[in-house]
Amino acid sequence: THVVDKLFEEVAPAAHTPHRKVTIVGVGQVGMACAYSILQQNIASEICLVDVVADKLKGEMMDLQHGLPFVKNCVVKADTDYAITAGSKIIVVTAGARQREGETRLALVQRNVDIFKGIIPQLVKYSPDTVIMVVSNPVDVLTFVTWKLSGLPRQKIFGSGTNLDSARFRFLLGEKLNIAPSSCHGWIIGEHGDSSVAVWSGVNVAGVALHEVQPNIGSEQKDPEHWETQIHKKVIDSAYDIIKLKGYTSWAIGLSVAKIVFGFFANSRNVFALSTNVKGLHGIEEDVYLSLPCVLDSNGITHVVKQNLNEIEVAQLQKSAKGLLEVQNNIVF
Ligand code: 6V0
Repeated sequence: THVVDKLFEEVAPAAHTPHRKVTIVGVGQVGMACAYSILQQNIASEICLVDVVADKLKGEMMDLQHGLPFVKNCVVKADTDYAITAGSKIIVVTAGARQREGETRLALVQRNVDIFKGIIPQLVKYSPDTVIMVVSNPVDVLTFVTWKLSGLPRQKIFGSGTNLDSARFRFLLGEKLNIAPSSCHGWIIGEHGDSSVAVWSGVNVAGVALHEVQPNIGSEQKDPEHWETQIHKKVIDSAYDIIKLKGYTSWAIGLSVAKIVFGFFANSRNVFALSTNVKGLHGIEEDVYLSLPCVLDSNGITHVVKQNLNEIEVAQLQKSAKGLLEVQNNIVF
């Protein structure tokens, strides 16, 4: 007889579907930064990894597993077979090609659509009630594609969107004002990318709107201090700059995703800038995905915050939607 049988008296079989199971598809720089942040912060009870490169997948799994004695209860599993993802509550998709130096996010699109055709139906097959968060770029268009491919309701599919851009924005505001980024309130909405919109009308510290201090703040022509170029332009350039310097971006997107996954499992109803179907909002009439502030709980996105955007911001948002719609319309399914 085996040691296991001598050591234990079985009362009932071990439970198989953990309460807080997250699957991460793609164990590249972004997927592993997400996995590491989620593990480190005790956000999930099971982290399941999937990729097409079996050796790398196994290596990453083992490396995380060897850290398990140092964190709170969590199981780490990995396989190239999607059966392992069964019973996931939330799935983070980071698989696919990434931007080459100087390449826009939108130029990546068809390469990643083709990859998604192989991934999304498998995920839904094994976890028909799951929520899916898309991270792969171009994130807004791929969130639309995931919604179409999955057949899941609108609230269950969203993209990590401009939650990261908003964090970059708040970091830069914090530097300029010498205030902690978490005390600088500001939102970047629209495309995660070149046409994103900085909602200058809402930027505030402790409820004091910066546009009340300087009415032209954020205006491209009229702002004497050029906050739009100094801050929002830098947000847009961030990914290009980091890719040029280190080849990819990882840590901030990992932390951003972890915070969203935490809010999901905690049913916290936090508001995040997520990519969602914005049909019917701010004068946009089509099924197009872009980021707006969204209330997230364990059902997915339950509400979208209707921001009081000024005319310029609405025009910028509609322009962002138009650009995304053009890309969406050219996708070959
Ligand atoms: P990476 O390091 O090349 O990793 C991609 C991973 O995907 C690799 O391990 C591949 O083996 C895997 N992969 C490829 N095809 C498949 C498939 N069919 N099934 C399963 N796995 C597959 O890229 P990195 O991790 O740097 O970036 C991943 C994606 O995230 C890219 O599209 C980036 O552009 C995007 N990012 C999105 C961000 C956001 O804010 N939304 C931020 C950073 C990067």
